[in-house]
Amino acid sequence: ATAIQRADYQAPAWWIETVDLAFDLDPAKTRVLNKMRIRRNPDVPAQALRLDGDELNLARVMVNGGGSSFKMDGNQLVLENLPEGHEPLDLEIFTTCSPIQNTKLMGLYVSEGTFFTQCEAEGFRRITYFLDRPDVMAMYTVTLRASKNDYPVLLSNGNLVDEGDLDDGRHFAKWVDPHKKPCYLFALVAGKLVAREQKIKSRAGRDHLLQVYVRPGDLEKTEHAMNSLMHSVAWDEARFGLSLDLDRFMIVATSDFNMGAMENKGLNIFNTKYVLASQSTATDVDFANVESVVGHEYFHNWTGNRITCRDWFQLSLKEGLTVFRDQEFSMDMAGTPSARAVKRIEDVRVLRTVQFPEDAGPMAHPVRPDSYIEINNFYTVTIYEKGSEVVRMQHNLVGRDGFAEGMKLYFDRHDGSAVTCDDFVQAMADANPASPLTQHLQQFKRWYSQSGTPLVKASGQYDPTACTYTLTLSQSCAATADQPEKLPFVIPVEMGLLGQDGAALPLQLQGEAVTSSSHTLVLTQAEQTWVFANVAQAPVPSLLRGFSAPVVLEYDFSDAELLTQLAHDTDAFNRWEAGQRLALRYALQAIRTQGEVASDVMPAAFISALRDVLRHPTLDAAYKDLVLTLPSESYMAEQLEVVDPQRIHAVRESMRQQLAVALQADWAWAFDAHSDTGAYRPDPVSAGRRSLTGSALLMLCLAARDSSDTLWPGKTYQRFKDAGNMTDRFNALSALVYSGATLAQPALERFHALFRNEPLVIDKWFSLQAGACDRGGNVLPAVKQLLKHPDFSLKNPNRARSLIFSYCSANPGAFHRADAAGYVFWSDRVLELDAINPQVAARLARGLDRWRKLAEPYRTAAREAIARVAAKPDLSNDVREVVTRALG
Ligand code: HT7
Ligand code: ZN
Repeated sequence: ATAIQRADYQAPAWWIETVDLAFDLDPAKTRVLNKMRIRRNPDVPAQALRLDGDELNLARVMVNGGGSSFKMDGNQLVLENLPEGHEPLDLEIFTTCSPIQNTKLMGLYVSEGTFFTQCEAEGFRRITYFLDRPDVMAMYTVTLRASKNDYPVLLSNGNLVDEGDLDDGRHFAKWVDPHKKPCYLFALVAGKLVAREQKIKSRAGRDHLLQVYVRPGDLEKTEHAMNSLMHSVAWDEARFGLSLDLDRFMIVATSDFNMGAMENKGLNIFNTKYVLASQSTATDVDFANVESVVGHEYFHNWTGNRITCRDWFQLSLKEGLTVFRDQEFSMDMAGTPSARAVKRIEDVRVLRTVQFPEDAGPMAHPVRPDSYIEINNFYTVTIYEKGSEVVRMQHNLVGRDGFAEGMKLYFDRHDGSAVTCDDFVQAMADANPASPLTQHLQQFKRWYSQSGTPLVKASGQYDPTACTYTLTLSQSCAATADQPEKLPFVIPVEMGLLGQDGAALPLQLQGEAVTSSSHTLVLTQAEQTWVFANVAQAPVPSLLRGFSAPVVLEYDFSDAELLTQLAHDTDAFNRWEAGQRLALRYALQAIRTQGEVASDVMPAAFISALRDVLRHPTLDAAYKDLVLTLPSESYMAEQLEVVDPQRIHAVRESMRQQLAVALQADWAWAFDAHSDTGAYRPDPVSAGRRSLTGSALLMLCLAARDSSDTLWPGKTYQRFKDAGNMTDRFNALSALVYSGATLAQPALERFHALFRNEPLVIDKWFSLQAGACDRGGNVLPAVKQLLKHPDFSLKNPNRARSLIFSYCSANPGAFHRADAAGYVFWSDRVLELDAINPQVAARLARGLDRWRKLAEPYRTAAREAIARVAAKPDLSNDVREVVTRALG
């Protein structure tokens, strides 16, 4: 397969104005009649009409009611001699496809007897021949015909304009979408479904019907999704003045889905994981994810659907912006400043542990990539999460109100069209002419064109005589797999200064007035210096507050300075960050030291500071829990040139054991003090208390290992049995499993028996076992055994992820085995999955992206495993692109 280049973009030679689709739905053979009204694009030289198709059976092509000549060029249907001067032309194409055989879950497929579609990015071509590109926007009319008994509910985008019975027990429904859209937003659903309904009135006074469709039996698990949808509608009106533009907005859940959800116009299709939630089957994290994904898809209605992408290189135009919007939504819903900080820390953790490695690995690409082979491989953390950080920097550079103005101008200019990332930034800048964004616009755009994580080095000099503090910041960015050279970025660095007692110092840049205690410096050159006046004492700098830019910040903090920040920084992010820096420092020292891992990796002063946080009278439980969570193994790995995953695992385990034992009495206190959360509510405050008590239980079970004490494992088992909600139950089960308690096995069996009819809970059951702490190499045999479990299926992406990804991609201590058995298992599964679902297989194939950093014997064995996958001649483009880059 050849790479597609961004620079080769050309406007389409034809426009499709209207589409009239008629479906005769049958799992084995669905017939699709596609009537299009098409017109030449006068702005480009005349060309044949080339329509994309994939795995279709073509039966008939007609132009203006008569037969037409055509030819096939690979997968494209080419019409060369279309009549001139008679436009628009009526083009009619009749095809069939086989949804039941569609295991790729792209295009039209069947899940548990219900028809679903997934068209982004290039799935529509698996339904009918079409100009399958996002800049071709058309008006759609859709008629669905199917057995009334088997498929009583027939849904598509827009408004239901007609329905009725047909012969032979069949019925039909006709839908008209009042908005033009690209074909990737097309959707249909047909099956036995029930809906929770809610009528709402918008601020503007318009009536809307909201519906959440699920399988019968799941209805009582839809209340939270419906509430989340109502909150999303209200939030977008209040924060951005964006109202729902449809009479009817539907969400439908399916258990077979490649990703999280899809924003099809008016008919969102969701993975059940992000719709269904009840207190007995879903954890607090699940509840929060439902709210955030419902929000994300809803917000796409404006940022993605009303204004869409000109081409797929612009994917972050809609995804980065919409992630930013869903993050802001979750923060606004969380309410308190502390809960906002918790959300920010969680988001940054994802960025650092997943996106930073991507940016440093073989799949590195800019937020707006320059080329790709398979677009499905570019739904990445760089496009989504780094893309969101790039939008967040714009937000911070123009301010909250300025950002709202920029959004307004963006919609004024581009509503109803397909545009580029440049168009977005230009609107932001034009709406804020005096902002630093506008001042450095061309340079700022490097965030879209350059891959890699910039490194910012900071150094400070205090002059006690002049009472000045001189701060120097320098930036660099290492070459990435895709780009050797980097130019300086525009980096907003929010900062403050703390006194030695931790009190915030006033900030006064030399020659300027006093600002508040926090200020944003804009670093644009390779090196810049700022001088602060009237600084009464040698300060502790608090840099990159709130993680104001997606960079690595290096500063030679002393332990004492970090302890000051951990105890006092008014910026909650940097307070947490100080603890992480200290933990990382001690971890790296222990990893680099030869010999057996010590049992006291962390010094007493740090342990004591962590105790102070745990016992703090006013900090929120969720925040405490984050401070007391050690950096992940993969984050530690990223800091090292050469990675020995077993050494990292051993050091982190030792640190956790040290925390467990040294703070044993404090964990017991924390458990008791935070246990009573009253009636279950998934709000951030009570969720935080549950999270902290869950961590406390794990720590107490770990501490019990040292003393052979059975009290806490017993208490944990009791809590597992008696828990009134899934969060407490699953936390207790996890504590037993991760600590290797003998009660883990009976608890796992009991859990399975209790939830055997709840697929999403059984996913957790698989995932927990695959992610367990490896003791003597026991995890891989257990995973292999679970592959044979009657509940396991490779065809269901959620189930495949729960077992295989949890082992290969989320359990480095168990996966990286000296005998290479983990890698052999990985390559077998990649190949097996590729024959079923290439998109999911390619995600798994990313699991060895960072093989070059591994120490021997892991490095050689990992490369051999990748080569083994690459040696298969008939690999999908998806997996081929990933393994070729990995070996390249
Ligand atoms: N925009 C949606 C992307 C998506 C997708 C992409 C490829 C294959 C399957 C997919 N399902 C959903 C999801 C989103 O970002 O909202
Ligand atoms: Zn999205």
